[in-house]
Amino acid sequence: MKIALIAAAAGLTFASAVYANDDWKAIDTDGNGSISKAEHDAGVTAAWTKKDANSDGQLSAAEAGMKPGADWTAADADSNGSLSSAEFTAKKSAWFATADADGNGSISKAEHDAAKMAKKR
Ligand SMILES: [Ca+2]
Ligand SMILES: [Ca+2]
Ligand SMILES: [Ca+2]
Repeated sequence: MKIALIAAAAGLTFASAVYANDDWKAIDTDGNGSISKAEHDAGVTAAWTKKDANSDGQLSAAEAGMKPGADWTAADADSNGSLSSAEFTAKKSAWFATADADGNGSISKAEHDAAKMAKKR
C-alpha cells in the first residue's frame, strides 16, 4: 500500500512531463518501453482530438494549453491564431526528433526524461 502511494506521488510529479506516466503507457501501444514515431503520431492525433474541445478542427491557445509567445507563434505556421492538426503534429514531431538523442527512431523513457530536463533549463 505504501509503495502504491509513493508510486502515485511519483506519478503526480511526472504529470508535468511531456507525457504523463499514464499517457506513456497508453502511447506505447506495443508495450516495448519506448515510443516509436508511429506510436508518437497516433498519440499526438488522439491528444489533438481530445484537446479540440469545441470540435472546430482547430486548437486555440487555450485548448492547446499554451500561452501566446514564441513557442505558440512558431507552432502556428500559417499565423491564423489556432493550431490545425498538421501544425500540432509538426510541433510535436520537432520535439520527437530532438528527444531521440541516439537517432534510432524511437524515444526511450530515459530520452524522454532527458528531453524534459533540457526543456526546463
Ligand atoms: Ca513502443
Ligand atoms: Ca494555424
Ligand atoms: Ca531513441
